[in-house]
Amino acid sequence: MAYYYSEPSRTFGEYLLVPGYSSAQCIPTEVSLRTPLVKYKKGQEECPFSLNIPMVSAIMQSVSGPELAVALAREGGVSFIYGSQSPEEEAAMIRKAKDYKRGFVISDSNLGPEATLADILALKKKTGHSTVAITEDGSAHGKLLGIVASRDYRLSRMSLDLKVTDFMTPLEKLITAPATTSLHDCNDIIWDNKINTLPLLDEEGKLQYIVFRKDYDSHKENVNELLDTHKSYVVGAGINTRDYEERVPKLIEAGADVLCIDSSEGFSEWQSRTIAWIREKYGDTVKVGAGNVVDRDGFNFLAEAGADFIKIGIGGGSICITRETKGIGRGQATAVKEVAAARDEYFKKTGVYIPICSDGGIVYDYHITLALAMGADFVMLGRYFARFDESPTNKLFINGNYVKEYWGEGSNRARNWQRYDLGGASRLNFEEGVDSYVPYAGPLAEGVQNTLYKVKSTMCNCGALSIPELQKKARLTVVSSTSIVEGGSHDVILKNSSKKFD
Ligand code: MZP
Repeated sequence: MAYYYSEPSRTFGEYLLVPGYSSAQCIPTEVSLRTPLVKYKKGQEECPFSLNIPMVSAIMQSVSGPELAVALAREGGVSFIYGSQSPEEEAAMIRKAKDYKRGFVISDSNLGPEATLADILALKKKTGHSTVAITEDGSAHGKLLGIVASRDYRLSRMSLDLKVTDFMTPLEKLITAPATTSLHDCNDIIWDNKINTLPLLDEEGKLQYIVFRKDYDSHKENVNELLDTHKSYVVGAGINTRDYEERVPKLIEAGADVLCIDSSEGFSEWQSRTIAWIREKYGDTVKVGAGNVVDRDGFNFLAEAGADFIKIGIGGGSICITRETKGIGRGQATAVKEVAAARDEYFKKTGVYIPICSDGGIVYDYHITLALAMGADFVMLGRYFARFDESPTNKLFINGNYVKEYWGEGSNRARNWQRYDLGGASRLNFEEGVDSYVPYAGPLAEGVQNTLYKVKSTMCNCGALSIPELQKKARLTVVSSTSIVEGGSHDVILKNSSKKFD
């Protein structure tokens, strides 16, 4: 006979934290959000790889590209570059993020000398950037011929067919510097010459980076930023259980700091084979997370298989229709609670602490705090990060609002069949995800800092100054549907009814 769980499957929205005693020391600036990313012998050694904030970005085409990876690592989290592209393309994205030096931008708006004013306008619309490098071959590292900025053209007076070489600022008139110039010296050159951009060239005149005056403030160090031993930003990469023998070496060579198997269902032989292959080839030097699971058995299986961290969540993602199409999954809160208990049992038994990640289904910022209180060490978010400037998708203006595109890996648009693979044909047989828009939310740094300030405030209300302390002290209650109504503004006439809370 089938097994029936006595508890219903619950979501974060069905819980609230009940405040505990807060001492005068409990203020948000005193809270540490540092949290382990990979397994370690807790109490006997330091975790070899920790996050400074409990947030990682989803392994998705519409979320984790190199720009978002840099922006998130700067705030203290890690992006997992999506694996639903060729190993070479993924490795190139890793390289781009690892090559990023604070303040030194690899130009993403480049054209060749044959381009026209119409091409400039089209590129500006696509990237949102108004400075375009004109290089011999139109690439980011081609020989620099000139720069086009907004001040170089006047749309009312110029034909769209005009060649860029007729109106760009040519190399002879540009102030440039050698690629080896320090950031400090670059900023001095910018200020002394009253210029907005400084192209840095190698000995052959090939463009390496551009330093922008507008970025001056962000050149300063961020206390939380997550750097490797060479001072590059830490970057993660998604892999699948099909082509790992080809993909993993390319990603490691490109500099990926941590890997994660991206699969809609991780309680499978394919995952243990993938981890075994990595251990055989790299021992413990390559860190790899696995998932997704939603129960004790799934956790124990991946723990025994050797996963460095384990991801939780099936069917809770905002773009996910797995529960509707296949009737499988589990409420995210219930899944996190059970897996956290299994993780603690495993730690008691073995002395090894395996961090767990709650993946998907975070709607409001306070859901992050709930996930942490229920035992998650960090959360993975897709919808949340897709809204920011740095996500790789188009920003559009629809029905009077700015939105960004966001699509699931199981949608026809992404066609990530490896994520849903159970052996058999190499194709997506039916959709498990949707293609959608999310409200545009500006720069990542601002959004993340705002979210984490809320997380820290709630932690203070619970009397906790760290995530482990929150997990020990948290008291949670299931809410009734009427008390959810009571929790929002009610029985008043709102002056601004369009205001939404994150
Ligand atoms: P969310 O943060 O948008 O709610 O959820 C993001 C998570 O949804 C991803 O990390 C991944 O686990 C999952 N996902 C991605 N694509 C699909 C799909 O197409 C999906 N079904 O479920």
